[in-house]
Amino acid sequence: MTQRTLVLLKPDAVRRGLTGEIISRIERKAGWRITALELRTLDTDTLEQHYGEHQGKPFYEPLMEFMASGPVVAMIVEGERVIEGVRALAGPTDPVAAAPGSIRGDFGVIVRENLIHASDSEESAEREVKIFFPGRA
Ligand code: RTP
Ligand code: MG
Repeated sequence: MTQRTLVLLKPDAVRRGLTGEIISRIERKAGWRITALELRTLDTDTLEQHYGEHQGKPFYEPLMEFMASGPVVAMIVEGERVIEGVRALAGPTDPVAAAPGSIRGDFGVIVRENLIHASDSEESAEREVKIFFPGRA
């Protein structure tokens, strides 16, 4: 099943110089391709659209501030089972609970600063691709 997913390398990943390492892990998966890639600093409007489902939660405001604190790398990745696959490469939300070998497990400690976002379903992927790459909708 060929899919596409929206991936963000969060400001901590860019600041720490980990984008190459993370992109390399994604690129090495057989048959997966990066079909769009952009470094950009996210404005409030974009972030509200992207993380709107979390509005009202205690971590929402600090999350918005963190996500606007520096540039992110936004990507579309296409390939076989790529939605579930990038989530598996990333590991669970809490980096301390994430297994070594996963991106969050290898590089993260703080829940908020967990390096990577990846769409969690086909519906989310289509919605998020529209937000970040409207020309590719
Ligand atoms: P994402 O949406 O970024 O791919 O991450 P996720 O699905 O694994 O986690 P989600 O529940 O959607 O949460 C979105 C992001 O909010 C931050 N967060 N902080 N308790 C906390 O402080 C907390 N909980 C979540 C993380 O950056 C998480 O990735
Ligand atoms: Mg999420």
